[in-house]
Amino acid sequence: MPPLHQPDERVTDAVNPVLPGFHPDPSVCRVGDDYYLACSSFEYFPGVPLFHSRDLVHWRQIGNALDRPEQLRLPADMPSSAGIYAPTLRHHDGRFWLIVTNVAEGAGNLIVTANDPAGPWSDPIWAPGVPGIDPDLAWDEDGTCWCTVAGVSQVRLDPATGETYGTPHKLWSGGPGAKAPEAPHLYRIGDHWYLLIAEGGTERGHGVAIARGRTPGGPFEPCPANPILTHRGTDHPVQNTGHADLVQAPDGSWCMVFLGVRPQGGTPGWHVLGRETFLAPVTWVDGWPVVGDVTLDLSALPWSLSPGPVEEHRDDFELSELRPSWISLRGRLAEHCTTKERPGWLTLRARGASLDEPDAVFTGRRQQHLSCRARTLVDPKEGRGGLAIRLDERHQYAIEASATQVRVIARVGSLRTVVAERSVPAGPLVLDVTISDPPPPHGPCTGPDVVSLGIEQPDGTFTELATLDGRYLSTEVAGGFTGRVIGMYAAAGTVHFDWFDYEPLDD
Ligand code: 6LW
Repeated sequence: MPPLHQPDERVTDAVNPVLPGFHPDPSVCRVGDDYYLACSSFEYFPGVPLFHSRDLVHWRQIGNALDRPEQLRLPADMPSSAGIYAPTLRHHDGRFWLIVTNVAEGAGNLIVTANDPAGPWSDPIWAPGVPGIDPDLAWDEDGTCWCTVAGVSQVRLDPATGETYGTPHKLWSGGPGAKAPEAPHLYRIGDHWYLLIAEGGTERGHGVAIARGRTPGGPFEPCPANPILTHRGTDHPVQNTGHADLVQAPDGSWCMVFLGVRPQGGTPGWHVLGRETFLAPVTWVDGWPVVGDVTLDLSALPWSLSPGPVEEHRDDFELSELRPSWISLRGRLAEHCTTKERPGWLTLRARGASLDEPDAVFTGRRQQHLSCRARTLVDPKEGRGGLAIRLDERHQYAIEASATQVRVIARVGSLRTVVAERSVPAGPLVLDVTISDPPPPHGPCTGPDVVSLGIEQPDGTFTELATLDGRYLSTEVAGGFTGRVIGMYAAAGTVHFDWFDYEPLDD
């Protein structure tokens, strides 16, 4: 790992979300002074991004747990927002353990292990007897492993073999009437076992509740202050708060990571970056955790912060392997996506499918800032492709180049239309997607942002071809569990990309 900055340097970037952009269902663990965190990845490959931090605020991606096709098979026709859901990451007995659900057809719960969370991770061990999604692993004093899933129920598991023992039994289903008790995590803290869950669904009603018992299997007594975290019915800028995990710092203090969204625009509010990972301090009162205020500015946290790693927003594709933050749709075969064919370029070869197909050849990165600009230099002489911003197959905008033409294509639900076309000479083009700030909130229909697509001229000026309302690339319109991803694609033939540049434009 690169050396960390000295903690006494001034930290100006301590902000929530600590992992902006589509990084839902965070699970965190600590080993010594190091924290590790994993998130869901759904239809994208590689699966389960993994991050490292020394202060819980600044995170650096160190890999992906499922980065080999033998570990992760996502069917080519799998719907968006299926695939990899809600991991639990734990360190036990000198090893990292990660359990996660692949909801793609014919799959189920799988466990991978590693000595180093940066990888390599093992091949999966399947656990067919685990009865649901959102699996958690917890070990009691005698080494017995308990796997707890959404619902909330529990079964004894041998995580080395995936074998389960006995019949799953129901533990607790959260507050009276609350829907979707899920995302359980079980911890031994002091004399109690604490069962942390999410409830209310992953939308505006989301919340976190906790119960405690004397044994890992209960009975559990709910916390009188439940839900211990929710922003339902408030005007807090961070909404849908839930799906949490607790972690203790070396000094004995506690923190919670959880997912939340930042809706923008008029009513009902649209969130476009997906569910992001946030952090809040936790204190204990009368044996129950109390979650501190969720603030956007984290510089007042009572522990020493280290400046974050310098983020690499530009890729010149000089390396033979893609960085771990690049994600592709439902798999990534070298014959369709490689930096080895034309050194210094990313080569994408279309599969015969257009960008609207689930197995389109697309490689992108998460949009992590409310305002940003993405540019790429494309050589379309042998095919047709370009730059796209997508929520899923049915909700995306793209600027696409062929040898003679550039066009902007918008797909919203079952409507697909070419909104602009321009004849241009053959040769490399810079395609530019800019997400602007939202217009002033003068009415209930103000969208979250606007997306401009156009060409960068040789003198650096931007020629806009189309500007489109960003709300159609939001979760409130498209549904699902992911967020926006921006990247390059090939729609026909072979398309080469010399570089990709992502510029954050938030204040
Ligand atoms: C996940 C569930 C949830 O399995 O959303 O917000 C589901 N929580 O716990 C998909 O991320």
